[in-house]
Amino acid sequence: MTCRRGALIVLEGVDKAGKTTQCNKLVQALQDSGRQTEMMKFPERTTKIGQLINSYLENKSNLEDHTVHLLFSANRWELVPLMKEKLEQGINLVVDRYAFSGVAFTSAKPQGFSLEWCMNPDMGLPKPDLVMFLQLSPSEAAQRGQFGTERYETTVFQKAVQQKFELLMKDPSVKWQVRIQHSNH
Ligand code: FDM
Repeated sequence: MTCRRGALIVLEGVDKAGKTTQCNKLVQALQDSGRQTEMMKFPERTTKIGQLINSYLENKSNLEDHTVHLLFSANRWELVPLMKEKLEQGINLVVDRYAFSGVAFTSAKPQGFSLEWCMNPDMGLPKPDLVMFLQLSPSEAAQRGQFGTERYETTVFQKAVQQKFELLMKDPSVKWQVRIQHSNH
């Protein structure tokens, strides 16, 4: 018996947009409707590469900006065999961040990375069937403005990231769906 390939659904957005909550809800809804579904997230901090990224994000180590960009990409590539295996088994994957975050966050840095340079290392990754972008309304963003201590968690940087996501959403070869987040996610 052949089974249908699972769907690859990605959730993207700026920090605080409620991606993790929505990922959990989506996984639950798909499972409740009888579809085998699993969740993944990037960065996947448990691998060796993920640990380097984690220490960078927690400001416990510094990494050169090109280097960390390539590590984020390598962290996706190292999980590609597992992703493919699951999709081929007909399992749907709901993924919290993917290459779009990689491009948006690095290209938002003041050094002026081109989108093209940022996109190159991720070329050939499994293509999502749908990318949901969770957008925070400005009033919500202000309310949720208390950031933690991780790198990138500042209002100024998140605004720059949002602008980069807006550029990426113009790519018609990707199926984007924008969802504006209101109170209580
Ligand atoms: N991030 C995430 C990147 O800079 N590049 C990437 O490729 C990915 C997947 O890492 F600030 C950033 C985005 C965010 C941080 O945070 C990870 P969460 O809370 O684990 O999603």
